[in-house]
Amino acid sequence: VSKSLREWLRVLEQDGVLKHVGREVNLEHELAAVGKKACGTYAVWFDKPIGERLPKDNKIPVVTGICGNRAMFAKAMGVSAREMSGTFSEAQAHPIEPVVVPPGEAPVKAVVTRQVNLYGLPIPVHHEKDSGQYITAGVVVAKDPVTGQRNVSIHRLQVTDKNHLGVLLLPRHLMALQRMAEKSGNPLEVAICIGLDPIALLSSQAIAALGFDEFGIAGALYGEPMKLVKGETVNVEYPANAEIVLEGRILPNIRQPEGPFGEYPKYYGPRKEREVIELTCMCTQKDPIYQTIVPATDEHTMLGAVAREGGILQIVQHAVPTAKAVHLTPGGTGRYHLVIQIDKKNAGEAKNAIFAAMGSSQEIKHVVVVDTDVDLFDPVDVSWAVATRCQADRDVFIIPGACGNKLDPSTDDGLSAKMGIDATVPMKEKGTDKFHRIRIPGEDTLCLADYIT
Ligand code: FMN
Repeated sequence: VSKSLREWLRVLEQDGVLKHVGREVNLEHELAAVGKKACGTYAVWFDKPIGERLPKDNKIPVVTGICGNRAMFAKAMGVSAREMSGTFSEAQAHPIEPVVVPPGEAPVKAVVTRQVNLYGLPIPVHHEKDSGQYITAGVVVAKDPVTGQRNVSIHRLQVTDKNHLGVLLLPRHLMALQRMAEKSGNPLEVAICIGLDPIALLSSQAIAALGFDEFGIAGALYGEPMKLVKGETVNVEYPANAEIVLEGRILPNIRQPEGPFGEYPKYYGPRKEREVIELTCMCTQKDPIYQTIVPATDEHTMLGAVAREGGILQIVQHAVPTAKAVHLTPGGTGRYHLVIQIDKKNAGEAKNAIFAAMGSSQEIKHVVVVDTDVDLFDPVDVSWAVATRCQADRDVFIIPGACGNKLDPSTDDGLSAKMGIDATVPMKEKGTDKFHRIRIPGEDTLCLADYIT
């Protein structure tokens, strides 16, 4: 598997799915529009991004859509699409700790400057009502101010001026660390890493306990420790193979307007007073490549979905060992709708699986449980199970007022109802003719071309 963006781009090039755009492309909307149209079919490399503030002699290209669908993530992980969540779950259960290499062995330390100028980077404006340029593939690395344990997560980052970013911290780990530092009146040091390989990006999306170093998952998936390097101005280590790293600190007790920003649920996240990052240093490779993720594309939703599935599977299997697989559906934005497949052995297990899933992460809103004869990746099959195996008064339950996702516009600023649907055959009916799925012998194996030419 590829351990850097460059390695992965070479794989895409060999497969003929990395397309180069040689003409000038405007960073404002045009680049995102091309990236969105190509996403899932091609990864795109833009040689000549142009923008109002970008220097005319800019040499930094932009890439997007490096994993534009499930199949590309599966290829990046070296497994089939159906094996991804199980493989990720295994990696999360058996992490390999990263190692720190000297700066001389870190390509990202080729150019180091303390005069950070974000306007020198080809940062796009993606959607119509976005407040401006946004870094969307920035992996934020930070450390627990007390324990020193590392945390890794992606955050949208608004370019506010040449060395300040606005950041959205949803109530998860990075926010917890920032609040801890702020309580003592301190900034939280961060490193923002742009231009990483798909596995490093995936690992940042894991559902893990506070204090768990997500880069350990990347190591397990690589089959060797991830290489990190020490920061110049922050006590944070970050991937030695990143293309660009922005070092800085989230300032305590300062909030400035951030947003609106077009988000993965295909709505705008509103403008609000949010945390501010002051940048202190920029490190890059010799000829850096800038990466952007066009929000709300399959690249964005799948990135979160694939990794989350691994963590959710682990949690659900702890509660219900008969759980076989989980899937966050694309229609549910890869976050809100979960399907769980179980080989039910005891009455009530489906509901226990739903409880575990709902507790695993805030975003999960509607959970459907199906039996093993249902293809959880096929929305028609799942819908069939709900249609024929579920009675709403018996099998649907609703929990009001739980912590949901603030980016879901139907919530009350994140306060959300949760719904569970048990679409499994009742235990007492299992194996009876009533729920025996029809089948034509020979249908599965015959080749139509042998009959119809
Ligand atoms: N989470 C946020 O809190 N704020 C964001 O702006 C944000 N933007 C994201 C953008 C992309 C492209 C992706 C894939 C995810 C984004 N996320 C965002 C989700 C977090 O990165 C993810 O939930 C992560 O696992 C949180 O980690 P943590 O709990 O360790 O902080």
